[in-house]
Amino acid sequence: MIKLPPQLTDPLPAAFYPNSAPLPFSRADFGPDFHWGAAAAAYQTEGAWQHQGKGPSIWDDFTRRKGTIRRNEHGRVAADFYNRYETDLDLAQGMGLTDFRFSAAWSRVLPEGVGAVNRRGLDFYDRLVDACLERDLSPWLTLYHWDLPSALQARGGWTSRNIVGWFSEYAQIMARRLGDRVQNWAVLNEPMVFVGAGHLLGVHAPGRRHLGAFLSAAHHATLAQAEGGRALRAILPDSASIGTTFSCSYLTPHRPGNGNDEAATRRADALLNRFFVEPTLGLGYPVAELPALRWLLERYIKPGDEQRMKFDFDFWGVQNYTREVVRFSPWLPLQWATLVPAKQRGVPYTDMGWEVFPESIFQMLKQFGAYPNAPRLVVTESGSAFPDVSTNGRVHDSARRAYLQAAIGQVLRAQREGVDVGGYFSWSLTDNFEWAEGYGPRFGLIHVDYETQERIVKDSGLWYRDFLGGQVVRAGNEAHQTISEPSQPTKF
Ligand code: GCO
Repeated sequence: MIKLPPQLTDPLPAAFYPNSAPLPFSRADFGPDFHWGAAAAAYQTEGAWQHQGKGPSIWDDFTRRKGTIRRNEHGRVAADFYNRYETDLDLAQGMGLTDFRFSAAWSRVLPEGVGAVNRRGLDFYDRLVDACLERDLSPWLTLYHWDLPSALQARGGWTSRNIVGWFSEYAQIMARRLGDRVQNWAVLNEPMVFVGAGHLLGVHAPGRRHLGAFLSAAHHATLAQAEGGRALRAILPDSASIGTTFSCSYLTPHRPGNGNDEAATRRADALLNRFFVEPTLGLGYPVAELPALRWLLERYIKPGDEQRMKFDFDFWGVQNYTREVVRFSPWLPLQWATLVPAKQRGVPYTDMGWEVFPESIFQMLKQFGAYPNAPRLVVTESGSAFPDVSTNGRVHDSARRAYLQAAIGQVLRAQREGVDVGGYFSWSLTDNFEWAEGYGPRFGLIHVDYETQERIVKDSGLWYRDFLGGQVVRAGNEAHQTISEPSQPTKF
């Protein structure tokens, strides 16, 4: 039984609305071709973990280990998307979305990671793509959102250089089967998170805490990122728009003007924001800021790799949730920097403990857009976890609604300053399994009752619908006043 947290009474207007937010605005300001979507991921939503020939993944294994996940929760049923995708897509269509981003579970398609294809697994994604298209939702398929087949983990997983070939084989299978209908592809989801949280911090699957594992996995992920792009382009040379996604946070020093904190911020930026981005452009790893990387990575880099790490992506997926405040630390030798938690800084924060700071998305769009050869940017994830309170069939999530509105405003601000940004995907369409945090934090535009699997479109989802339908976001003194009460959910 999942208990609903208490109501958040104050939607924190000041934090949501920095003075520079460009109000008023409406959907039309973004241009007619802007992509408006919501995002999801296989392990977090599908369930059906052993269904119709699916092989186990490292998240099936990791969640079985006691103590890894809050309340020992797992994704075996999750939001039951495998069985309920048509309902969820109906709701997405009703919201007026133009695009839907999801990931495929590699082990559903290839139970052993390589070799024999599980036809029923691949058929599921075929049906899902068709179901999107039937509803005028353009499917955005992410190949890898962290659920590596267990069979490949047993062979070294991301720490084995062979993964580049394994991944390419999988990418080719997906492109051949779905490339006639899927136009937008994302190769990896947030490599820094699955590499770092999975191989250095040990808080995500596969639960390693080892510097060598981290560095080898990082380098192989960089190679696979580019190789996956090449595999897709070889099969879909004309039709596909090929991207990959990056986690990022706007970073500021804890004590502005303090030399140690300023330098620590530059190092953290190299590690958290630049590490996987710059190799794609042929800039290599940011070793000037992180000299320790050079000799460590030398163990894993082979002649010719600088070239292999490059790929001219059609878009970069920017995934941003917060900013981080950085201070010098003598204890963390890779980056000599630590992040100061929002709770310690006395600023408003979400259920993830992340500072409410929508301006971060503007800053990161500016930063990524400033690379001379940057491709088009797409916000492939942006969102916030706040408590939901259901009353009489409505979910009044005023804080999430305010965050969504403010984040969209910050995207427009970046666009107005000349950044080429072509879409916004809210994380997430429905509530889902939030990795190590289990089902506690809720990010969805649609509330999921995990007991009954009943769906309720939250006020944030209703606001998104009204906004996509043309409602104007106006200036006001307080966030409460800028947001008109969403219209009743009768149209669903
Ligand atoms: C992530 C993931 C999502 C998370 C979301 C909220 O990119 O970290 O893509 O799976 O659920 O970011 O933490």
